[in-house]
Amino acid sequence: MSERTETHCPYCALQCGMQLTPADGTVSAEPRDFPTNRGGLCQKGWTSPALLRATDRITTPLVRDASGELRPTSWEQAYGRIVDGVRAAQARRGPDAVAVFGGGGLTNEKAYSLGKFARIALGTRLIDYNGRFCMSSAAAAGNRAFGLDRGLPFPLTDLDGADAVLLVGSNLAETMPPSVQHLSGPRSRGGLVVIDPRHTPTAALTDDGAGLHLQALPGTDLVVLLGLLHLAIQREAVDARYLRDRVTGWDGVARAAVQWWPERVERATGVPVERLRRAAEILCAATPSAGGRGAYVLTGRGAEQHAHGTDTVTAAINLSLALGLCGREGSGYGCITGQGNGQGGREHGQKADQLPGYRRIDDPAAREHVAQVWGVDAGSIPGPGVPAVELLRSLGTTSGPSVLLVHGANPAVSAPDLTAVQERLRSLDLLVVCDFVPSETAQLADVVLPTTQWAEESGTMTNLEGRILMRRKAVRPPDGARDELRIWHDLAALLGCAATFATDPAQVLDELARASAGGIADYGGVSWERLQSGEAIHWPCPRPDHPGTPRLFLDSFATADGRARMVPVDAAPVDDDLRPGAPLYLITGRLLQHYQSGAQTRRIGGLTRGAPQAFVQLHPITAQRLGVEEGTDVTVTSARGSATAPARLSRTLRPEVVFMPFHFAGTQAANNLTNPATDPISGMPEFKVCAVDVVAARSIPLTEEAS
Ligand SMILES: Nc1nc2c(c(=O)[nH]1)N[C@H]1C(S)=C(S)[C@@H](COP(=O)(O)OP(=O)(O)OC[C@H]3O[C@@H](n4cnc5c(=O)[nH]c(N)nc54)[C@H](O)[C@@H]3O)O[C@H]1N2
Ligand SMILES: Nc1nc2c(c(=O)[nH]1)N[C@H]1C(S)=C(S)[C@@H](COP(=O)(O)OP(=O)(O)OC[C@H]3O[C@@H](n4cnc5c(=O)[nH]c(N)nc54)[C@H](O)[C@@H]3O)O[C@H]1N2
Ligand code: SF4
Ligand SMILES: [Mo]
Repeated sequence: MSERTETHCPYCALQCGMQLTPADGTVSAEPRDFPTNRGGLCQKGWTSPALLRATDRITTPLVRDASGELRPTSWEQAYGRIVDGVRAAQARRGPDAVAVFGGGGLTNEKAYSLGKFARIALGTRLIDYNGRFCMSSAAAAGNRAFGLDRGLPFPLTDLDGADAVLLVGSNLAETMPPSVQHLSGPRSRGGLVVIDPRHTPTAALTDDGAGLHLQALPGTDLVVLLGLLHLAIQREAVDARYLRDRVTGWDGVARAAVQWWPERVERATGVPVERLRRAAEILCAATPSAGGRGAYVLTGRGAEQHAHGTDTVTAAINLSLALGLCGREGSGYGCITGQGNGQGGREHGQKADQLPGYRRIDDPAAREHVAQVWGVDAGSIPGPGVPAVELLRSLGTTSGPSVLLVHGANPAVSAPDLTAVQERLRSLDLLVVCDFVPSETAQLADVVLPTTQWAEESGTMTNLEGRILMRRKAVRPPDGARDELRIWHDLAALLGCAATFATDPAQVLDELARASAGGIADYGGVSWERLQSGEAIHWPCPRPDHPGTPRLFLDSFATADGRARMVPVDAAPVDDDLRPGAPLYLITGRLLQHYQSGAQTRRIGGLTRGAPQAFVQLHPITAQRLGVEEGTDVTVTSARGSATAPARLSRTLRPEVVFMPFHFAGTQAANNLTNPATDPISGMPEFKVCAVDVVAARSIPLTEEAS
């Protein structure tokens, strides 16, 4: 019997609608109409059912034995090892001897339960997650400017009606391919502007009169944005009435922009004056105050993953506010959130400083509210923890935690400065990893807990538009795998925690709704029944009869006085900048075929055939200087380490730049090279740029012999 199930893709934040049909021991996926994908799927979506049958799927708990091997064991034994390890560490060093690392792919119910489990079953303040690596700078800038962070404060489909869209550091033609259809309106009117050091497939969407590609140097987006604001002021395109009615802080921002005249911007960013002028012209003409159909400014990881990413996003917001775009139908600023539940994952308590509903953990009223829902004393909820990079760096040190539980992340591939991170993970007394495949992090673990995955369980996700949707169970999980809600329920009981940990996701959503009610991300009116019926509701949704809020800020911003706050920002250098011995910028990013650390997609034949391994993309001029040809193995070295992969020559990137995808592990891992320096406000590491040297790999042993 084959029964179709309407659900959503396991991967990115577009959460494309899909339909799963089990037949003869396999499952097939077909696209289904949903506003974000309108019947489209990318290659990863089409091939996603293969993940359910990964040949090395973990279906029994594993425990590392005395000889250092991971061996199958029973759930009782695995739980026993965890509970003993947690108790021993906490007896010696207090509750913060144990830490938790979560993920933006977990359902809302899991993200909520994991935050609760950390705070009241483990009693630790130390929880953070891989979303810190993702959009935390945009979240910080959004909170600072608007008093609220929802990636897109409008439906994605709104883009189509605009005259202009400025994409700052996003390659959505490869990272969210079905979303490209929403750019057809602006492209048909010549209005797509893309800032990227590479002429990516997304930048290529601007070809043939569809818009403009600004091929800026990495780490210079802030200056390009200041330059655009400078020109907007010069063109008298600033919406003075909007600034007067809806914004504070314009004067300081205008003063900073005045100093970035186009010739100076060109020197700092490599963007020619005429191109910058043309981009400003496109944007300004599209604004409502100029009588245009509207304009959007969107940031992706290229703009955000920097040691000054929060300021760069702030510059993008300042430009949007100056042009009168935010909180207006048909225009706006947004951040393109990345992971499947990157949005919901940051709202319900996985973040070091947050409680459910996007409440602050240091706010007494918030603590009181959540404590009541959890049935505990507010005083027993720990205070704020530390952001991901700092947490990883502290593992196994004299002042840091000695036990770590990982749920839904693979930091042994995706964290910056991997050699150091792997060393910290190895130094732990107890590393517990819950996953359904033996990820690189799981391979370092002392205990591995096999869990169910997307199509084997039901749960809710909040997509890049803040739209809460239902992902439904379509197949039976393999014997031996356990749902994480059950795992936390079991462990909490074994640890002697009196609070309830529900195992039914519908019950957890109900509790989450109560815990978030009255908070910023208010899910109070969201219920399993509403989502089950096919509704997909944008938060805030405070009451059961509330339709949800597709467009935010139309009347006022979420700040105390209802006005958006402009914050003056200025240029800052790349943290690990070019110098003798490190003459090239390494930039990192994504390929169409692979998802994140590759733990999932490197196990799918249909995807690895297209992208079997890492590569180092070089400009032919650079390659010639290095004496390197297409396919030659090259070694890239930074102040942290090195990686080796075949050279791929391309005229699509700036000659000062080399590019590596970060989906691969071991000697091919881009994160062997990346800089763990973080943004002072968001804690986001500078994944996107560091100084490197590149040499043909075969010359390495010679050099070593010579020295
Ligand atoms: N295929 C695929 N799709 C994905 C994912 C995946 O792993 N694979 N992951 C999902 C997730 S979690 C995320 S966060 C999103 C990310 O989606 P994107 O933000 O689109 O992805 P990236 O490739 O990381 O970065 C975008 C671009 O930034 C450019 N870039 C590098 N440095 C700079 C810079 O200094 N300035 C500017 N302007 N650009 C720069 C790179 O050349 C790259 O083309 O994708 C989601 N979708
Ligand atoms: N150099 C460089 N590094 C980067 C980036 C970059 O652009 N450049 N981008 C960063 C970004 S934006 C992100 S989002 C991070 C992501 O980095 P990672 O955390 O490494 O992301 P994934 O590969 O998605 O890892 C998720 C893991 O959890 C498992 N998993 C999936 N669903 C579940 C579940 O429900 N429960 C459990 N227990 N496990 C599950 C998967 O099998 C996988 O092993 O990488 C960051 N690292
Ligand atoms: S774009 Fe994202 S959600 Fe859509 S099919 Fe591809 S990976 Fe899945
Ligand atoms: Mo991400």
